[in-house]
Amino acid sequence: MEKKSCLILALDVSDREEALKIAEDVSEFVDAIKVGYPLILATGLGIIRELAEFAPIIADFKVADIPNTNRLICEHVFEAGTDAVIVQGFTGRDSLDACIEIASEYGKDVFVVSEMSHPGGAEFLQPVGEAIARMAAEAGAFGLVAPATRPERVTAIRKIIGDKLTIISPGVGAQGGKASDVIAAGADWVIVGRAIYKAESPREAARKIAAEIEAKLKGEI
Ligand code: FNU
Repeated sequence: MEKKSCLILALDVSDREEALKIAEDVSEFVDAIKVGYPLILATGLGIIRELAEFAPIIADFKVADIPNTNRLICEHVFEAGTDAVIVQGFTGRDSLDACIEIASEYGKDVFVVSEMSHPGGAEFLQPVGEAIARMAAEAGAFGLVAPATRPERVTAIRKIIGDKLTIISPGVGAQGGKASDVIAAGADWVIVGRAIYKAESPREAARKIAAEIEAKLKGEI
């Protein structure tokens, strides 16, 4: 995944036409589009190839099963035309290895959730987040998902993984995180959903967030 705007759109709408329109409108300002259960369950897996016209696609299925089932899920996900899949890390090394094995067969990437961005993410996942990050690095994952709502946790996780893995960070906008803070804390990309797709002009919203990130990276803010 090429790093240009450092912005990923989380496209959690449920309507095919709306999804395609937003994707086209914001494509200039995003490096990837993340799709998940809301869009796929509503419209079907076929939307992935349609959206892939506009940007690389990350499938946020938070895969969390035994190794064999993970393998089967990842095969379907990559056959559908995605460039990366998001999986849970708490299921353990063997389950993660199964995802990474299939991803490497397809030449695709795996992102591992180390800690979630909502308040409940601090209850059970946070205490094991750093161990999950270490495991993901050892297993050869491409990146981690770490919370934009807690930039200090992004920094802590960055310290553990160094430059070995990338970090994508959801929780900007609707969940309270600020894009430039999270990039400064060590994330490679921020993931933004509602603050873009619910905006009056998704294109303008995406442009503004991309400009904020660029200003931070240039040291202008
Ligand atoms: P928005 N997401 C998240 N937190 O928000 N995959 C996590 O810890 C995580 C995620 C996803 O709040 C969430 O499902 F691992 O509208 C949604 O698709 O900006 C997106 O990131 C955030 O959407």
